[in-house]
Amino acid sequence: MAGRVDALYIFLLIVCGMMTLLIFVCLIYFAARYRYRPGVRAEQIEGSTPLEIVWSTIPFLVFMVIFGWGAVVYFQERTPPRDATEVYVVAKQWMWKLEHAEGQREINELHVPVGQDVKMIMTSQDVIHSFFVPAFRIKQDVLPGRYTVAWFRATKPGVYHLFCAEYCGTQHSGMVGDVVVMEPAQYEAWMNGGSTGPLSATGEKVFAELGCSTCHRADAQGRGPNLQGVFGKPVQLEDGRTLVADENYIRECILDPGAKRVKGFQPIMPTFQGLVSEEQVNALVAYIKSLSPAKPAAAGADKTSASTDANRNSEGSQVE
Ligand code: HEC
Ligand SMILES: [Cu+2]
Repeated sequence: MAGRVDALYIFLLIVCGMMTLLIFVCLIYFAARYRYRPGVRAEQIEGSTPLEIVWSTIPFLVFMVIFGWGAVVYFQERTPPRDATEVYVVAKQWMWKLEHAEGQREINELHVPVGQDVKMIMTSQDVIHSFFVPAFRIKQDVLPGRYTVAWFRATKPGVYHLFCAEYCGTQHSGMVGDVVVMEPAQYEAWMNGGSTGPLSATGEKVFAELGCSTCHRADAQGRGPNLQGVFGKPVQLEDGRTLVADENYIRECILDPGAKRVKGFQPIMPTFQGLVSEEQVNALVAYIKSLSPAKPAAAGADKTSASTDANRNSEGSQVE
Protein backbone atom coordinates (compact mmCIF):
# COMPACT_ATOMS: atom_id res chain seq x y z
CA MET A 1 0.00 0.00 0.00
CA ALA A 2 2.89 2.35 0.77
CA GLY A 3 3.62 3.18 -2.87
CA ARG A 4 -0.03 3.89 -3.61
CA VAL A 5 -0.53 6.07 -0.55
CA ASP A 6 2.69 7.95 -1.31
CA ALA A 7 1.76 8.52 -4.96
CA LEU A 8 -1.54 10.10 -3.91
CA TYR A 9 0.18 12.16 -1.24
CA ILE A 10 2.85 13.43 -3.63
CA PHE A 11 0.12 14.31 -6.15
CA LEU A 12 -1.65 16.36 -3.45
CA LEU A 13 1.61 18.12 -2.58
CA ILE A 14 2.25 18.98 -6.22
CA VAL A 15 -1.30 20.34 -6.71
CA CYS A 16 -1.04 22.40 -3.51
CA GLY A 17 2.46 23.59 -4.44
CA MET A 18 1.31 24.71 -7.90
CA MET A 19 -1.66 26.56 -6.43
CA THR A 20 0.57 28.29 -3.87
CA LEU A 21 2.95 29.36 -6.61
CA LEU A 22 0.11 30.62 -8.82
CA ILE A 23 -1.43 32.63 -5.98
CA PHE A 24 1.85 34.27 -4.96
CA VAL A 25 2.91 35.09 -8.52
CA CYS A 26 -0.47 36.76 -9.17
CA LEU A 27 -0.34 38.53 -5.79
CA ILE A 28 3.06 40.05 -6.46
CA TYR A 29 2.31 40.85 -10.10
CA PHE A 30 -1.03 42.56 -9.37
CA ALA A 31 0.42 44.47 -6.42
CA ALA A 32 3.05 45.93 -8.72
CA ARG A 33 0.85 46.35 -11.81
CA TYR A 34 -2.09 48.04 -10.07
CA ARG A 35 -0.28 50.00 -7.41
CA TYR A 36 -1.46 53.49 -6.51
CA ARG A 37 -0.46 56.21 -8.95
CA PRO A 38 -1.50 59.85 -8.50
CA GLY A 39 -4.23 60.89 -10.92
CA VAL A 40 -5.16 57.33 -12.09
CA ARG A 41 -8.77 56.39 -11.13
CA ALA A 42 -9.82 52.76 -10.41
CA GLU A 43 -12.21 51.31 -13.00
CA GLN A 44 -15.34 49.32 -12.02
CA ILE A 45 -15.43 45.79 -13.56
CA GLU A 46 -18.88 44.12 -13.84
CA GLY A 47 -17.71 40.45 -13.92
CA SER A 48 -17.05 37.79 -16.53
CA THR A 49 -19.11 34.64 -17.07
CA PRO A 50 -16.41 32.74 -19.01
CA LEU A 51 -13.94 33.44 -16.18
CA GLU A 52 -16.42 32.20 -13.56
CA ILE A 53 -17.03 28.99 -15.52
CA VAL A 54 -13.31 28.30 -15.98
CA TRP A 55 -12.38 28.80 -12.36
CA SER A 56 -15.27 26.66 -11.17
CA THR A 57 -14.81 23.82 -13.65
CA ILE A 58 -11.06 23.32 -13.32
CA PRO A 59 -11.04 23.02 -9.49
CA PHE A 60 -14.10 20.76 -9.69
CA LEU A 61 -12.29 18.38 -12.05
CA VAL A 62 -9.13 18.44 -9.91
CA PHE A 63 -11.17 17.64 -6.78
CA MET A 64 -13.00 14.81 -8.52
CA VAL A 65 -9.65 13.25 -9.48
CA ILE A 66 -8.52 13.50 -5.83
CA PHE A 67 -11.83 12.01 -4.66
CA GLY A 68 -11.80 9.10 -7.13
CA TRP A 69 -8.16 8.28 -6.53
CA GLY A 70 -8.53 8.58 -2.75
CA ALA A 71 -11.61 6.34 -2.74
CA VAL A 72 -9.83 3.59 -4.70
CA VAL A 73 -6.83 3.62 -2.34
CA TYR A 74 -9.14 3.74 0.68
CA PHE A 75 -11.13 0.68 -0.38
CA GLN A 76 -7.95 -1.26 -1.14
CA GLU A 77 -6.59 -0.39 2.28
CA ARG A 78 -9.88 -1.26 4.02
CA THR A 79 -10.57 -4.60 2.32
CA PRO A 80 -8.40 -7.52 3.43
CA PRO A 81 -7.85 -10.20 0.80
CA ARG A 82 -9.85 -13.33 1.57
CA ASP A 83 -6.86 -15.65 1.77
CA ALA A 84 -4.86 -13.51 4.20
CA THR A 85 -3.36 -15.24 7.23
CA GLU A 86 -4.92 -13.99 10.41
CA VAL A 87 -3.41 -12.54 13.54
CA TYR A 88 -5.49 -11.69 16.59
CA VAL A 89 -4.34 -8.56 18.38
CA VAL A 90 -5.28 -7.60 21.92
CA ALA A 91 -4.13 -4.16 23.02
CA LYS A 92 -3.89 -3.24 26.68
CA GLN A 93 -2.22 -0.57 28.77
CA TRP A 94 0.60 -0.69 27.71
CA MET A 95 1.42 -3.55 25.38
CA TRP A 96 0.44 -5.40 22.24
CA LYS A 97 -0.49 -9.05 22.60
CA LEU A 98 -0.51 -10.89 19.30
CA GLU A 99 -1.67 -14.39 18.56
CA HIS A 100 -1.23 -16.13 15.22
CA ALA A 101 -3.98 -18.36 13.88
CA GLU A 102 -1.37 -21.14 14.03
CA GLY A 103 -1.04 -20.59 17.76
CA GLN A 104 2.16 -18.58 18.30
CA ARG A 105 1.79 -15.88 20.92
CA GLU A 106 3.92 -12.77 20.99
CA ILE A 107 4.16 -9.57 22.96
CA ASN A 108 5.17 -6.32 21.26
CA GLU A 109 6.60 -8.31 18.36
CA LEU A 110 4.91 -9.58 15.26
CA HIS A 111 6.75 -12.01 13.00
CA VAL A 112 5.41 -12.33 9.46
CA PRO A 113 6.74 -13.79 6.21
CA VAL A 114 7.57 -11.48 3.34
CA GLY A 115 5.01 -11.31 0.51
CA GLN A 116 2.12 -12.73 2.54
CA ASP A 117 -1.17 -10.92 3.11
CA VAL A 118 -1.71 -10.56 6.85
CA LYS A 119 -5.06 -9.61 8.32
CA MET A 120 -5.17 -8.36 11.90
CA ILE A 121 -8.34 -8.77 13.94
CA MET A 122 -7.91 -6.36 16.79
CA THR A 123 -9.58 -5.48 20.06
CA SER A 124 -8.67 -3.74 23.30
CA GLN A 125 -8.89 -4.92 26.88
CA ASP A 126 -9.21 -1.41 28.30
CA VAL A 127 -9.06 1.95 26.50
CA ILE A 128 -8.80 3.00 22.87
CA HIS A 129 -5.42 2.29 21.28
CA SER A 130 -4.29 2.62 17.69
CA PHE A 131 -2.18 0.17 15.70
CA PHE A 132 0.28 2.20 13.66
CA VAL A 133 3.05 0.88 11.42
CA PRO A 134 4.31 3.93 9.52
CA ALA A 135 6.38 1.89 7.06
CA PHE A 136 3.23 0.03 5.94
CA ARG A 137 1.09 3.19 5.97
CA ILE A 138 -1.47 1.56 8.24
CA LYS A 139 -3.07 3.14 11.27
CA GLN A 140 -6.21 1.66 12.75
CA ASP A 141 -7.98 2.41 16.01
CA VAL A 142 -8.28 -0.57 18.37
CA LEU A 143 -11.45 -0.35 20.44
CA PRO A 144 -12.71 -2.15 23.53
CA GLY A 145 -15.86 -4.21 22.94
CA ARG A 146 -15.53 -4.83 19.21
CA TYR A 147 -13.17 -5.92 16.46
CA THR A 148 -11.52 -3.66 13.97
CA VAL A 149 -9.51 -4.97 11.07
CA ALA A 150 -6.37 -3.90 9.24
CA TRP A 151 -4.19 -5.71 6.74
CA PHE A 152 -0.83 -5.43 5.03
CA ARG A 153 1.56 -7.32 2.79
CA ALA A 154 5.19 -6.70 3.68
CA THR A 155 7.39 -6.53 0.60
CA LYS A 156 10.87 -6.34 2.15
CA PRO A 157 12.43 -8.32 5.02
CA GLY A 158 13.41 -6.14 7.95
CA VAL A 159 12.30 -4.81 11.30
CA TYR A 160 9.64 -2.09 11.29
CA HIS A 161 8.39 0.10 14.12
CA LEU A 162 4.98 -0.52 15.61
CA PHE A 163 3.47 2.34 17.61
CA CYS A 164 0.34 3.02 19.58
CA ALA A 165 -1.00 6.18 17.99
CA GLU A 166 -3.82 7.00 20.40
CA TYR A 167 -2.93 8.58 23.74
CA CYS A 168 -3.81 5.79 26.20
CA GLY A 169 -2.39 6.80 29.58
CA THR A 170 0.87 7.38 31.43
CA GLN A 171 3.06 4.95 29.53
CA HIS A 172 1.46 5.46 26.13
CA SER A 173 4.81 6.42 24.62
CA GLY A 174 6.23 3.07 25.77
CA MET A 175 3.56 1.09 23.95
CA VAL A 176 5.81 0.30 21.02
CA GLY A 177 6.96 -2.84 19.27
CA ASP A 178 8.42 -4.33 16.12
CA VAL A 179 7.04 -6.00 13.06
CA VAL A 180 9.69 -8.50 11.99
CA VAL A 181 9.39 -9.43 8.33
CA MET A 182 11.25 -12.64 7.50
CA GLU A 183 12.11 -14.72 4.45
CA PRO A 184 9.61 -17.60 4.15
CA ALA A 185 12.20 -20.25 5.12
CA GLN A 186 13.28 -18.32 8.22
CA TYR A 187 9.66 -17.73 9.09
CA GLU A 188 8.91 -21.44 8.78
CA ALA A 189 11.72 -22.16 11.25
CA TRP A 190 10.44 -19.50 13.63
CA MET A 191 6.91 -20.88 13.37
CA ASN A 192 7.99 -24.38 14.32
CA GLY A 193 9.53 -23.24 17.59
CA GLY A 194 7.27 -23.33 20.62
CA SER A 195 3.70 -23.31 19.35
CA THR A 196 0.79 -24.24 21.57
CA GLY A 197 -1.11 -25.57 18.58
CA PRO A 198 -3.54 -23.71 16.34
CA LEU A 199 -5.69 -21.00 17.89
CA SER A 200 -8.80 -22.81 16.66
CA ALA A 201 -7.75 -25.90 18.67
CA THR A 202 -7.42 -23.74 21.79
CA GLY A 203 -10.86 -22.42 20.93
CA GLU A 204 -12.27 -25.92 20.68
CA LYS A 205 -11.02 -26.63 24.22
CA VAL A 206 -12.52 -23.39 25.55
CA PHE A 207 -15.77 -24.26 23.75
CA ALA A 208 -15.97 -27.53 25.66
CA GLU A 209 -14.80 -26.05 28.98
CA LEU A 210 -17.41 -23.29 28.98
CA GLY A 211 -20.18 -25.71 28.10
CA CYS A 212 -20.94 -24.16 24.71
CA SER A 213 -20.91 -27.68 23.30
CA THR A 214 -23.86 -28.75 25.46
CA CYS A 215 -26.18 -26.48 23.45
CA HIS A 216 -24.26 -26.19 20.19
CA ARG A 217 -23.85 -29.70 18.91
CA ALA A 218 -22.72 -30.91 15.55
CA ASP A 219 -25.93 -32.91 15.10
CA ALA A 220 -29.39 -31.37 15.03
CA GLN A 221 -30.15 -32.33 18.64
CA GLY A 222 -28.81 -29.23 20.44
CA ARG A 223 -30.87 -26.47 21.96
CA GLY A 224 -28.72 -23.92 20.12
CA PRO A 225 -28.00 -23.67 16.41
CA ASN A 226 -25.46 -26.01 14.85
CA LEU A 227 -22.41 -23.80 14.31
CA GLN A 228 -21.00 -25.80 11.38
CA GLY A 229 -20.67 -23.49 8.39
CA VAL A 230 -22.25 -20.50 10.12
CA PHE A 231 -19.31 -18.16 9.64
CA GLY A 232 -19.50 -16.00 6.52
CA LYS A 233 -23.11 -17.05 5.82
CA PRO A 234 -26.28 -14.95 6.17
CA VAL A 235 -28.12 -15.41 9.48
CA GLN A 236 -31.83 -14.74 9.95
CA LEU A 237 -32.58 -12.91 13.17
CA GLU A 238 -35.68 -13.05 15.32
CA ASP A 239 -36.46 -9.38 14.56
CA GLY A 240 -36.58 -10.09 10.83
CA ARG A 241 -33.17 -8.75 9.93
CA THR A 242 -30.60 -10.79 8.03
CA LEU A 243 -26.89 -10.27 8.45
CA VAL A 244 -23.68 -12.02 7.52
CA ALA A 245 -21.93 -13.80 10.39
CA ASP A 246 -18.56 -12.08 10.69
CA GLU A 247 -16.08 -11.83 13.57
CA ASN A 248 -17.96 -8.99 15.25
CA TYR A 249 -21.22 -10.94 15.08
CA ILE A 250 -19.72 -14.06 16.70
CA ARG A 251 -18.10 -11.89 19.35
CA GLU A 252 -21.41 -10.22 20.14
CA CYS A 253 -23.23 -13.57 20.30
CA ILE A 254 -20.82 -14.62 23.06
CA LEU A 255 -20.70 -11.40 25.06
CA ASP A 256 -24.20 -10.03 24.50
CA PRO A 257 -26.43 -12.79 23.08
CA GLY A 258 -29.57 -10.74 23.70
CA ALA A 259 -28.55 -8.14 21.12
CA LYS A 260 -29.14 -10.38 18.10
CA ARG A 261 -31.28 -13.47 18.57
CA VAL A 262 -31.21 -16.13 15.88
CA LYS A 263 -34.64 -16.87 14.42
CA GLY A 264 -36.33 -20.07 15.55
CA PHE A 265 -34.50 -20.56 18.87
CA GLN A 266 -35.36 -19.94 22.51
CA PRO A 267 -33.46 -17.00 24.05
CA ILE A 268 -31.66 -19.29 26.49
CA MET A 269 -28.04 -18.54 25.65
CA PRO A 270 -26.43 -16.90 28.71
CA THR A 271 -24.00 -14.04 28.37
CA PHE A 272 -20.33 -14.84 28.83
CA GLN A 273 -19.40 -11.22 29.51
CA GLY A 274 -16.88 -11.18 32.37
CA LEU A 275 -16.39 -14.95 32.23
CA VAL A 276 -14.05 -15.04 29.25
CA SER A 277 -10.84 -13.12 28.52
CA GLU A 278 -10.27 -11.35 25.21
CA GLU A 279 -7.86 -14.16 24.29
CA GLN A 280 -10.54 -16.77 24.93
CA VAL A 281 -13.08 -14.85 22.83
CA ASN A 282 -10.51 -14.68 20.01
CA ALA A 283 -9.90 -18.43 20.31
CA LEU A 284 -13.66 -19.12 20.21
CA VAL A 285 -14.05 -16.91 17.14
CA ALA A 286 -11.14 -18.73 15.45
CA TYR A 287 -12.71 -22.09 16.32
CA ILE A 288 -16.16 -21.16 14.99
CA LYS A 289 -14.52 -19.84 11.82
CA SER A 290 -12.68 -23.13 11.41
CA LEU A 291 -16.05 -24.93 11.33
CA SER A 292 -16.86 -23.22 8.03
CA PRO A 293 -15.74 -24.59 4.66
CA ALA A 294 -12.07 -23.89 3.93
CA LYS A 295 -11.20 -20.54 2.47
CA PRO A 296 -9.62 -20.47 -1.00
CA ALA A 297 -6.24 -22.19 -0.69
CA ALA A 298 -3.50 -19.70 0.08
CA ALA A 299 -0.79 -21.90 -1.43
CA GLY A 300 -0.28 -21.38 -5.12
CA ALA A 301 -2.77 -18.54 -5.22
CA ASP A 302 -1.94 -16.03 -7.90
CA LYS A 303 -0.64 -12.97 -6.12
CA THR A 304 -1.12 -10.40 -8.89
CA SER A 305 -3.14 -7.42 -7.83
CA ALA A 306 -5.92 -8.27 -10.26
CA SER A 307 -6.64 -11.63 -8.68
CA THR A 308 -6.25 -10.21 -5.20
CA ASP A 309 -8.88 -7.62 -6.05
CA ALA A 310 -11.20 -10.39 -7.16
CA ASN A 311 -10.62 -12.15 -3.84
CA ARG A 312 -11.62 -9.26 -1.69
CA ASN A 313 -14.53 -9.72 0.62
CA SER A 314 -16.66 -6.95 1.95
CA GLU A 315 -15.97 -6.25 5.56
CA GLY A 316 -18.21 -3.24 5.64
CA SER A 317 -19.35 -3.69 9.20
CA GLN A 318 -15.82 -3.17 10.45
CA VAL A 319 -15.30 0.11 8.70
CA GLU A 320 -15.80 2.96 11.11
C1 HEC B 1 -27.88 -22.79 27.20
C2 HEC B 1 -27.55 -23.12 25.85
C3 HEC B 1 -26.40 -22.35 25.19
C4 HEC B 1 -25.10 -22.23 25.61
C5 HEC B 1 -24.47 -22.79 26.89
C6 HEC B 1 -24.40 -21.48 24.60
N1 HEC B 1 -25.27 -21.14 23.61
FE1 HEC B 1 -24.80 -20.10 21.91
N2 HEC B 1 -26.76 -20.08 21.38
C7 HEC B 1 -27.77 -20.73 22.06
C8 HEC B 1 -29.04 -20.46 21.40
C9 HEC B 1 -30.41 -20.99 21.82
C10 HEC B 1 -28.74 -19.62 20.30
C11 HEC B 1 -29.72 -19.04 19.27
C12 HEC B 1 -30.53 -17.91 19.87
C13 HEC B 1 -29.68 -16.73 20.13
O1 HEC B 1 -29.14 -16.16 19.23
O2 HEC B 1 -29.56 -16.37 21.32
C14 HEC B 1 -27.29 -19.42 20.31
C15 HEC B 1 -26.57 -18.68 19.36
C16 HEC B 1 -25.20 -18.66 19.26
C17 HEC B 1 -24.47 -18.14 18.14
C18 HEC B 1 -25.08 -17.60 16.87
C19 HEC B 1 -25.29 -18.79 15.97
C20 HEC B 1 -25.86 -18.51 14.63
O3 HEC B 1 -26.33 -19.48 13.99
O4 HEC B 1 -25.85 -17.37 14.16
C21 HEC B 1 -23.17 -18.33 18.42
C22 HEC B 1 -21.98 -17.95 17.52
C23 HEC B 1 -23.06 -18.93 19.71
N3 HEC B 1 -24.33 -19.13 20.20
C24 HEC B 1 -21.87 -19.26 20.33
C25 HEC B 1 -21.81 -19.79 21.62
C26 HEC B 1 -20.57 -19.97 22.34
C27 HEC B 1 -19.18 -19.66 21.80
C28 HEC B 1 -20.90 -20.47 23.55
C29 HEC B 1 -19.98 -20.80 24.71
C30 HEC B 1 -19.13 -19.70 25.17
C31 HEC B 1 -22.34 -20.63 23.57
N4 HEC B 1 -22.85 -20.20 22.39
C32 HEC B 1 -23.05 -21.17 24.64
C33 HEC B 1 -27.65 -21.52 23.18
C34 HEC B 1 -26.50 -21.65 23.93
CU1 LIG C 1 -2.09 2.52 23.49
